[in-house]
Amino acid sequence: MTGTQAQFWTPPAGAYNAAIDMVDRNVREGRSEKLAFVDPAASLTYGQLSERCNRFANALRRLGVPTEHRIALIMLDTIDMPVAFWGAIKAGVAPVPLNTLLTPEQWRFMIEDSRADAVVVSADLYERVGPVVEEIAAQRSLHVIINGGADHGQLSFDRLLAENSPDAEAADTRADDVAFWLYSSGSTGAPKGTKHLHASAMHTAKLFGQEVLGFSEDDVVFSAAKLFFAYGLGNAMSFPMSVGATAILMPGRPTPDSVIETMRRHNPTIFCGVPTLFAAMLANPSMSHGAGSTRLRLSTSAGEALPEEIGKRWQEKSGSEVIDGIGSTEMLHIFVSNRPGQVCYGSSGTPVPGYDAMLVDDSGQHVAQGEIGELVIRGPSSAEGYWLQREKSRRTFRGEWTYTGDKYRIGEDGNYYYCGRTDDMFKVSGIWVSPFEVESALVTHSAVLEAAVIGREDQDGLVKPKAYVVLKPGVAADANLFENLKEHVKAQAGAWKYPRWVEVRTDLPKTATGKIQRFKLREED
Ligand code: 3UK
Repeated sequence: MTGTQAQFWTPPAGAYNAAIDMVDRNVREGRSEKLAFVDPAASLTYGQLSERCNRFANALRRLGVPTEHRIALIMLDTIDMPVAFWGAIKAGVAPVPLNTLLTPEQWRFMIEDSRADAVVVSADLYERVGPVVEEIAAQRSLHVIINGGADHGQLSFDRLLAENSPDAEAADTRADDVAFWLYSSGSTGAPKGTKHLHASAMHTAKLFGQEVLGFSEDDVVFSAAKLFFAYGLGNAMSFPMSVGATAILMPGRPTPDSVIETMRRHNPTIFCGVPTLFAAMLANPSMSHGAGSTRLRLSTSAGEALPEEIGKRWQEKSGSEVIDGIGSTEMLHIFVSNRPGQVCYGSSGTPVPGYDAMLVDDSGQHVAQGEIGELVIRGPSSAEGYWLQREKSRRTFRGEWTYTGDKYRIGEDGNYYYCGRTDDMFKVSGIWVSPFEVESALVTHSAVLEAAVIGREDQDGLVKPKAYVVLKPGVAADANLFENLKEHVKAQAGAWKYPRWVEVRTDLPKTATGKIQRFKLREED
C-alpha cells in the first residue's frame, strides 16, 4: 500500500450544505463581483450565481419537490447548469446530471431509475429529449423545465428564476447527506446511479484541485470535458468554485477548432481534456503555443490512458505540461496522478495525497512489486454506493476500499502504469464503451447474425471499437454494408461508439455457456 493517511480537511460534524461552501462562501469572502462562469452568450459573477441558485432552490420548493428527492439535468454547458446544479443542492434536492449524448431510451432509464421529480432540459436538446420526458410526464408527475429557448408549453427555467426570491435558506443537510448523483456505466447490466455526499466535491477540490493542480483564485479554467462527467464537474465547478476562480463553459461539441477558438478568446490558465482531444488538437493546423491561450500553465488529461507520445508532443507544442491522472465516477475525481514539474509520460503517476492505493490479485492479496494487480483505492470522496444495486455496491465499495476494475503495475520508478480493465470495457474519447452495447446495436441490423466487439488501438495509440460480425446467409459484405453498420450503431448506441473497423467472420469464439470470448479476439488482434 502506498499513499498517505493525511487528513486534509474534516467537514463539520453539524450542518453542512455544499452549496453554501461552494457558492455563498465566495460572496461572504468578498468575491461578489468576481466572475464565476463565462459561456459564449453570458457570464455570472459569484454574487449573481448565489442569487440565482437561491431563486432556483425556491422554485423547486414551490413546485413541491421534496428534499432528498432527485432532479435530472440534461443540459449543455452554459452558465445555467451550475445554477440548476447548486440551486438544487441548496434546496436539499440531488441533481443528477445526465450525459447529453445518450439515446432517448438511456435517458428514459435514468429518469425512471432515479425517480426524478423534475427534469431540466436545454432547449437545444428538446427535440430529442422531449418525446421521452413528455411520455413519462403523461404517466406520472414529472416537472419538465426548459432552459434557454422556446418552452414548448412546459415550465421555463428563466421564468422560474424571475418568479422566485433571490434569498433562500439552505436545506438543513449534513456532510454525509447525499448531495448529487452521477450515472456510471458498466460492462454488464444497467447504468448505476452513484450517490455522492455533500462533503465529497470539496474533498476532491482540496486534495486534487488545490494540492496537486495548485488551483488558486487567479486561475481561469476551461474543461473540454463536460459538466455532466465527474471529470468535468470537478474541473469546471468544484475546483474553481472552491477557490473563487473562473470557469469558461462551452455548450458545443469540443472539436479542435472550437476548443482552440475558445482558448484564444478566454486565455485560460488551465485546460482539461481527454486523450483523443489532445491527439486531434495536435493534428490540427491551428494548434500553437498555449493551444491558443497566452497564459496556459497546465493541462490535465483523464478518462483513458494518455499515450506517452501524445503527452510529450503536447508539452512540446503547447509549451506546458499535461498532467495525466486516473479518476472514476465512484471516487468522484482523480486519485492517482502525475505532479506538475515531475511528469512521467506514459504513466498515471502516484497516489494523490489523501488517497491510499493498493494492487491486489483475484484473492485480494497484495501483488509483489512490479506485478500487475487490480487497483483498489481508499479516500474520503468515495461514493456512498449505487442506487438500488446492492450486489454491485457490495462488490465495488468494500469497507473503506473502492475496487476500480483497472489493472495496474508499479514501475521501478515508483509510478503507476495502466494495464487495462479487469473486464472487457474500454474508453473511446474518455467515454465508456461496453462491447456488449455495441454488439447489441449491431445485431439489431438486418444483415447481422452475431457480433463481437473489442477495443483496438488506432495509429495514435488511442482505443476505438473494432467489430467482428457473422452475417446472415446471403448477405454480401461490401463497403456499403460496413458504412451502413457504422451509421446503425451511431444511431442506436451513441455517436462515439461505432466500430472503426468491421471484420466478417463465419463464427465467433465462445465459452461452453455461449459467452463470447473477447479476449481470444483481442489476442488474435
Ligand atoms: C478509466 C483511466 C487510464 C479507468 C473520471 C477523471 O473517467 C472518469 O470516470 P469514469 O467513471 O471512468 C473510470 C475509468 O476510466 N480511466 C480514467 N482515467 C484514466 N485509465 N488512465 C487514466 N488517466 O478505467 C477508470 O476506472 O467515466 C476521470 C476524473 C473523474 C472521473 N470520473
